Amino acid sequence: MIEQSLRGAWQFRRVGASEWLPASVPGGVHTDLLALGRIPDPFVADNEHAVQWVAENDWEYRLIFSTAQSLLREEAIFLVCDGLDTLAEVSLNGQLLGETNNMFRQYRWLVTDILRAGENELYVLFRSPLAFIRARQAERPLRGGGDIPGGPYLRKAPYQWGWDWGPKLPPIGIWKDIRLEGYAIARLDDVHIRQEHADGQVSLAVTARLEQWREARLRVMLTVVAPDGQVQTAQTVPVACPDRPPTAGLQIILHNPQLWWPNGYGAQPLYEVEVSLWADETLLDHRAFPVGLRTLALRQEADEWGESFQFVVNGVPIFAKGANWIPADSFPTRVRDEHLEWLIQSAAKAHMNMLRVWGGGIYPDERFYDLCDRYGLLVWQDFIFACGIYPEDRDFFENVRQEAIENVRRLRHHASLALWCGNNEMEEGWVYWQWDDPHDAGNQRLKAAYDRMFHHLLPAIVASEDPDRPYWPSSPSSGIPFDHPNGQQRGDTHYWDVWHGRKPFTAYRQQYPRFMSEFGFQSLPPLATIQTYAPLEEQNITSYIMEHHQRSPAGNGLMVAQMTDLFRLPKDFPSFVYLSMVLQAEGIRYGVEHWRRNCQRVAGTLYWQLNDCWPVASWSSIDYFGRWKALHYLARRFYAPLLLSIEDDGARMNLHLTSDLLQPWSGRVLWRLERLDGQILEQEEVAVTVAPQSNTLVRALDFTGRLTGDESRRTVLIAELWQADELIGHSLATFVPNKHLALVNPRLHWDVEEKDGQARVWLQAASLARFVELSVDGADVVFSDNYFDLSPNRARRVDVPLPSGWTLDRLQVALRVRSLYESYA
Ligand code: BMA
Repeated sequence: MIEQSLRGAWQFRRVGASEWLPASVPGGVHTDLLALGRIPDPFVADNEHAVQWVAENDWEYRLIFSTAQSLLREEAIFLVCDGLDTLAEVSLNGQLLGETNNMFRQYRWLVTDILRAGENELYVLFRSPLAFIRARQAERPLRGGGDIPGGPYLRKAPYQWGWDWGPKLPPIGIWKDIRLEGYAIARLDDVHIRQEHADGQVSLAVTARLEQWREARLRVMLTVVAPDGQVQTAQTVPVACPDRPPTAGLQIILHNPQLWWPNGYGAQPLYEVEVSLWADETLLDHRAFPVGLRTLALRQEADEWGESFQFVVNGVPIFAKGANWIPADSFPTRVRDEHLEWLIQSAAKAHMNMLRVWGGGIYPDERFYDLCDRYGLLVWQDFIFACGIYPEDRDFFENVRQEAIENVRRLRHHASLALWCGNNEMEEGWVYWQWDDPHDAGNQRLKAAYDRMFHHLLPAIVASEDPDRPYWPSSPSSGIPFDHPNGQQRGDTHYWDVWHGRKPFTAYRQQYPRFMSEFGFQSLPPLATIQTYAPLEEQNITSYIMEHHQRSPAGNGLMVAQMTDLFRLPKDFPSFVYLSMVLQAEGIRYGVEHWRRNCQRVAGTLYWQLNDCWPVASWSSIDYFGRWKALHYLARRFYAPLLLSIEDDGARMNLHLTSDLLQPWSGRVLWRLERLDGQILEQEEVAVTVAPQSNTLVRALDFTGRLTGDESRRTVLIAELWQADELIGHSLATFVPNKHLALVNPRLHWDVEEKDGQARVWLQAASLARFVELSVDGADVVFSDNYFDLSPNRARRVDVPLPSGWTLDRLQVALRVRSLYESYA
């Protein structure tokens, strides 16, 4: 096989304009115009409005290239487009190859007879996606699927029409790789790798399907390189059957297999599986896949609460800890490898073991899945449908069928891929959002189409193309069509009464889902991020620009309302930003601690949402630039394998220890009833041994009648978890809302020293400091801990890498430390 990349010196222009401009491929019109300074940055201020014209227009791209001599000698040459966004007409040397209407499909055209030895011109015309959906929507309005009406008519990422955290910026362009592929005789059309675990060994079965043009003596070879370098091979001759493409089946038995585990349960060894196609001694084609060996099942068994919903890997039930993933940019072509890895690595650092790729985004590229394999993050993969009613016609179904088959085939070898799910919140829509109109025949046809798509077509594709993976019809669903999709007896749950329903965080404790796949609370992004879109005069929570960078209908006011339920009104905007992050983190902590305490009943929590696609107020724990919000630091604590938590109920305080470990654990829990000034009223040390994968009530404490008058405002309960001499967890509960605590100036004091290229910050407080935040002006760093409570006269060390090129002195000057008290005093 010979490849010629067609990335490079493309040109583009608006249809009707005369001047050709330089373009990046892969890329898109917006990012190209931005690079040329022809549009303002749509992420700044309200520039989004000023660039709406871009997607209203048609655009053309062209590339003049000469074909490599070696390629021209091949028998069959294909033009391969991994992704065209979205309505494209592709021509080569003036000859139309085809029209496309699905950004999630790969297009492949045979161009052997069209290519020239000399100069060639590849030309792609993109039609306006906005004009298209508007016209279709005018013929027959369909609900939802994004903020711009009509989105469901086009197989294009729904979030690009605008979402309750994302701008209306539908990109246009060649958004994935584009190349020529030349072959002699035959090529590998598809490879399917399956694994069977039995008797301590794994049998890898590989089926390779070929596309063949000419008779020849072919053989297919399978090579497996184990993580320790050991190589095993097998080969066979493909069999040609009438009406079916030639196929080769191969098998290798792996003795002493090294198993792949989700993060926190073990290592992630990967085997390199290579399949190659030969004609005698000539290599015709080859494909390589990193493969993790593991079994995976979704266990759904009747129990006292209904039916379980538990992922089981290598026979071990997993408590899924994670978050929902949205595309990392409104313009996905500009997500750099390092940024993607930063996000996935940050998830793993916060002890996550699962991400849900939400159905309103895109099917991620290979990089994403490779990273999830490496970092041990299971992936719940939605098919790309969200919150809307989709067309019923045959062409649409055929288009989706192709898309689903392709993406299932593309991703199924990944160990991290845990589940295929039909869509996001569409079963809910039919049942709870008044989509259903039994008196309207057209509406009922759409409902029948929903049933066909998500209860027949997609599960059938998964069953035939990826029989080893579970399929789930929708998120949320109870598994039985239209029967309590968001019920808590079976299946998964989205819980939005906190935030959209304005309920207090305590409402989380009334919820006992079998698997919580969405719940969340917003915050502002860190100030450094806000400064990229809002000038100083707009840095106010209800200003025009701050509201422009807030897309939830509930809006910034909801943040203010919930904030003043729990905290004092902050004194200025930077304090508001800080407190909004603390508020969000506290809320999600409160929920997750409760569900982990009930880990026998609840099998996982995925909060909404891990990341952002632009700088915005949102539910994310990591912002667009990769900055950790308070929530991400708290996630690292509340998702830790051993979680010490306080279940507070007035003056009654239950201390719990939740363990995800696979072995029993022994250590100590210390609790102190302590005044804000550090005076200890009562304390106890409890030796604990906890069973694997369980929750243990360590102590049920009752301070009723104990704290009279003002005392409850001046006293807190502190619990610590000790493993030998190491403090590995801590928790603090108050007897009154934080806003009523009688905090006094903690007179925070810190010293910085250097050790092995790291800075160590030693912190001290004169009285209790809540939610101590460290930050560095002018540098993005992650501290070893952040947003923690600091008891008086107990020094605490926090480590932070020195930003590259920085001296300790510079860090000292740029270091900022604050706590709850300084947010209002
Ligand atoms: C859920 C998600 C998204 C949405 C989020 C916040 O409904 O599935 O559609 O962005 O909540 O409202």
